[in-house]
Amino acid sequence: MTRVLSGIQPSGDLHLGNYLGAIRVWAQLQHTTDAFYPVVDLHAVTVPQKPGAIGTATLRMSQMLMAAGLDPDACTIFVQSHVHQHSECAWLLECTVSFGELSRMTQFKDKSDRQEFISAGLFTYPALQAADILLYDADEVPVGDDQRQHIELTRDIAERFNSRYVPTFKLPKAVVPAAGARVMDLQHPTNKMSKSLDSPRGTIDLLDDPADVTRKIKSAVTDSDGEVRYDIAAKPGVSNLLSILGAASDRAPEQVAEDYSMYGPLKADTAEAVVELLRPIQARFRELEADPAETSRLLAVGATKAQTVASATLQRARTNLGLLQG
Ligand code: ATP
Ligand code: LTN
Repeated sequence: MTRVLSGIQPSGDLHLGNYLGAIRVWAQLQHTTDAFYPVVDLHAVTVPQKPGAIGTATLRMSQMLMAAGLDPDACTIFVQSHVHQHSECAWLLECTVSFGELSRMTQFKDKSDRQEFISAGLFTYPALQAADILLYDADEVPVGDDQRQHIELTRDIAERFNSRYVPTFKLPKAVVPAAGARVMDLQHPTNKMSKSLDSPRGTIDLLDDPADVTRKIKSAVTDSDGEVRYDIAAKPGVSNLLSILGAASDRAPEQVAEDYSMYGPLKADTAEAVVELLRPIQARFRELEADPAETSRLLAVGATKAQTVASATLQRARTNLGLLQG
């Protein structure tokens, strides 16, 4: 069976971009593949965190993932730091990737521009991500478009390790969904919608109430030529609305565009479709939120399943590298 792995940072609440670009696809894949979904808390600490906040955020993110459709009986959902093999493998891979390769990562460039304190971990972050993937012999990594570069680097790291030592790691490939692959910020439609951009009016949180969702979509930035057409370069705001409505109603954005000639109705229908999409997710989240002990129990089961796979791969890597057995 195809093995799939993807991770998400507990760096804020899930937004519509995370859901349409990633989580919704993960939920579909859990029924047809052997899927592993870590909440990658060690990636989140590459930027400074308030004491105690990361644990709470990790629990909450796990509940949001379950509310958004990840079923612990159908996939392995776990917390990255509960499986210590990730950190250990990351070191081996940090020593397999070059300074030059890491310097070319656009996510590092973007994030370091926004940070006052640039940790060494923020720079070596892709090696930890490679460990997340390679430890599970993942065939496919479902991610948004922005992550392609990290998955390519993961393949390069795996190939280098395999050729330097002994074939050890499977080469994964990125799988990027066509519809909704990139949801843009509603106020700044040339930036992707992001948890860490601090653009509350441009970001639709999965837990936003219907009035907020409607207000944000109705005040989305468009343009002044008044024509409804899917053209990302010339009309980023309108194209974003078309792709959101398309993703919410399983249609191509070009096809959605044919139904509209004015921005007002496009915005109204997009708002309604998003409100309906979020309604069941919000109801399920409230249930999970009321029973944190049950979420912790489910995460412990996930960590045990993950450790079984990760420890075997790490042992293989240690042996193939030639470390002295303890
Ligand atoms: P941060 O700003 O903290 O990096 P983020 O909102 O970009 O957070 P991530 O945790 O980096 O989200 O990503 C989780 C998953 O969601 C990834 O697979 C990523 O590709 C996807 N994703 C993130 N933002 C978008 C977006 N705007 N459109 C589509 N997919 C997205
Ligand atoms: N870097 C990714 C999050 C991430 C990930 C992973 C994605 C960490 N480890 C492993 C896929 C596979 C991000 O910023 N979205």
